[in-house]
Amino acid sequence: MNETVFRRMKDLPSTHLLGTGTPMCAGCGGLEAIHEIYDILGGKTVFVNAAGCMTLLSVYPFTPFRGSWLYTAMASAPAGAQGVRDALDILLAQNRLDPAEDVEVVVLTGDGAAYGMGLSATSAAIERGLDFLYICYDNEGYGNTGQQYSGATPHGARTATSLGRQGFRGYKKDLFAIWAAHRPAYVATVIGAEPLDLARKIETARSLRGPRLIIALSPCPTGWDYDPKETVAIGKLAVKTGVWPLQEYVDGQVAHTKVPHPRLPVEEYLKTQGRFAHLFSPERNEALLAEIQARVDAYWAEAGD
Ligand SMILES: Cc1ncc(C[n+]2csc(CCOP(=O)(O)OP(=O)(O)O)c2C)c(N)n1
Ligand code: SF4
Ligand SMILES: [Mg+2]
Repeated sequence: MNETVFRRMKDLPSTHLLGTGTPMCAGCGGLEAIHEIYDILGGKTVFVNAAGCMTLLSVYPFTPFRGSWLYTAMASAPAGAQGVRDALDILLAQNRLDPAEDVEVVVLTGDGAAYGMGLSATSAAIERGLDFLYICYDNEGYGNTGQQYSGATPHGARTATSLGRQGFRGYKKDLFAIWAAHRPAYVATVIGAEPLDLARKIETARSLRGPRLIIALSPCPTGWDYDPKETVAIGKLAVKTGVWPLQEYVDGQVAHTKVPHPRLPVEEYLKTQGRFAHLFSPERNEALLAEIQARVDAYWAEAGD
């Protein structure tokens, strides 16, 4: 890197996410959420990242973050975070690290790692009371390898491994409920298209200690098949149709932070994305559309909203 560029970078505020020139897709909803989160967390962070799209942010030895970056195997980011936290705590205990220089340990993974491969490592880290923040950007599939289905893929969606008129035959796991059942310090769902809700939750997470976990639904133009300029509109529709409930778990209580009133029909969300096009053409799949709507209605009926 030449001197002029390096000097310019040094003059930027510590929360500024630097451009890397890496091959991220235009309109990436995951990047949108991470950008907003990083605006609050700032440079006193070490990111522990499992393989996925966001790994492309780091081009050794550079990352767009002011702090540090550790790359781990897909299932191991929470275990990597334990090692980093332990090392920091040992340095603090030995007075070899000024408490003012301590950093927040942040796990950053996709849904493939969070909902699947890394779930047991996360469960164990929560059980140990690890002091860390986990950010899952959820693009509802194994995006980096071509959008194969994951434990986060919604029912009926087309993926590289779920073709045909019915799309994905499984159901998206409720990771929020799975994580909350561990009784950690904090769990929340967020989306980049609702930045104020997101910011408040990151501030809350930052003010607590212990395991704190965030799931950011991340509209993905490449995997979901839509025009990149629609990322924010699709994110807002995910909330307004009730498909993505904005909620948080703190002090043993679950609360919705935004209740969609009136709730728009789920179709309004589905029809924006090519991954659901087979539900509408060549003819409408009324049974599947009704099932998807009924599941969303049942969720909100149970929530009492
Ligand atoms: C154990 C293991 N299996 C498979 C891979 C190949 N791989 C790299 S990234 C990736 C997709 C990860 O999906 P997700 O966690 O959802 O992140 P995204 O790519 O969607 O950002 C896969 C399967 C890997 N790195 N490690
Ligand atoms: S595939 Fe999706 S999640 Fe991955 S960089 Fe592209 S838009 Fe972002
Ligand atoms: Mg993914």
